[in-house]
Amino acid sequence: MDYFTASPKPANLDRQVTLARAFIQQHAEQHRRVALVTSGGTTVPLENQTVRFIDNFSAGTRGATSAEYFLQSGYAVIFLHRQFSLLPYSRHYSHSTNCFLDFMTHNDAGAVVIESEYQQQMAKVLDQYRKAKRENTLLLLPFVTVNDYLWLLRELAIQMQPLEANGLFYLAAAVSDFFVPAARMVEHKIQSSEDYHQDVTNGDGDRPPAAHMEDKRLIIDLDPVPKFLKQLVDTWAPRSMIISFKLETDPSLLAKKAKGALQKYSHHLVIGNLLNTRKWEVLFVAADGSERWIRVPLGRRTRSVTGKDGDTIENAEPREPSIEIESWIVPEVAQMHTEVISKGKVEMQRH
Ligand code: PAZ
Repeated sequence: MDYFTASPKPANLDRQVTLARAFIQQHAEQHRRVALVTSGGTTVPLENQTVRFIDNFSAGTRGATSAEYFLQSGYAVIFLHRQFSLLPYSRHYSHSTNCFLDFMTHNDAGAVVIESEYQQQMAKVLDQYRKAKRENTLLLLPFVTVNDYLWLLRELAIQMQPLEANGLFYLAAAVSDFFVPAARMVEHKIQSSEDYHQDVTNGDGDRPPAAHMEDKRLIIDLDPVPKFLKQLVDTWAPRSMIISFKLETDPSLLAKKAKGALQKYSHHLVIGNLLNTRKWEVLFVAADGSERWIRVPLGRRTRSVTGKDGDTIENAEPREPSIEIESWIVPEVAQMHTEVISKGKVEMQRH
């Protein structure tokens, strides 16, 4: 059965699509390019009334940072993101690395002001944020589950069809590969104790529920998520530029798998990255078969510690890139998008 026939439509989908429709229409009229940037991880609920779910590592750094550079490059951005993950602009002052209160102080008159050392950077971020608000170039649409994500992606792609080649898909979200189909999801919280009888009748007939207790063990038996990229390229967004990301942990697999994805789905670009180095190097694999690493310099280690014998040693802090790699990725992508658009125009003139 088709995924969307078998999976419940999210309750807030129509409202999100209405917002997107108006946003896309505005930018289509202004002949502005629109990038759909996906960001953060999707969850896989194990129960309908969800207490437990499977999640992944993604904080949405790639997506939120890239969205800012798309806006700087003149795009309007639909930011399809995991609820409460990093957001463009506020990412500089949110989540665990920076508490926004650390940026503030009292002045002599007792008013709360920004610490002088942060003024310049914050003024820059604030200007960009205000510009995006004034021009209505950033639309934030949240998802939580993989089901929310798939429904939204399909509906947004359909809404973006009138943009034709001016539409761009930049799929940086970490989307679950496995999920619990609605027909095999239990209604209530899975009970860990055998003292409480659990109704396990919500299987699909032959199979038990995807998550259930058996001999005091929690058994989780997930189905594969359908390959939505194929449908996006062939059916939902056939005229847009489509860029997917490929994450691996084994360096020897990255290029092979990125090339495999391009061959399988015939889209425009796969950006490969490794979990541990993703902030400073990515691999561009393009439809013409070319492969190219983009690497930004790493900054110096900022902290050193004194060893047992009194020597100063570099500590084991991971090094951070001195430049945000997205500030190199996005202009390259925008340039490729320009080429795709002009190629499309030449092809249209030929017909
Ligand atoms: O969100 P983040 O910045 O921590 O991580 C970004 C990323 C590694 C999820 C992204 O660059 C990516 O590779 N997304 C695709 C993952 C995949 O489905 O292979």
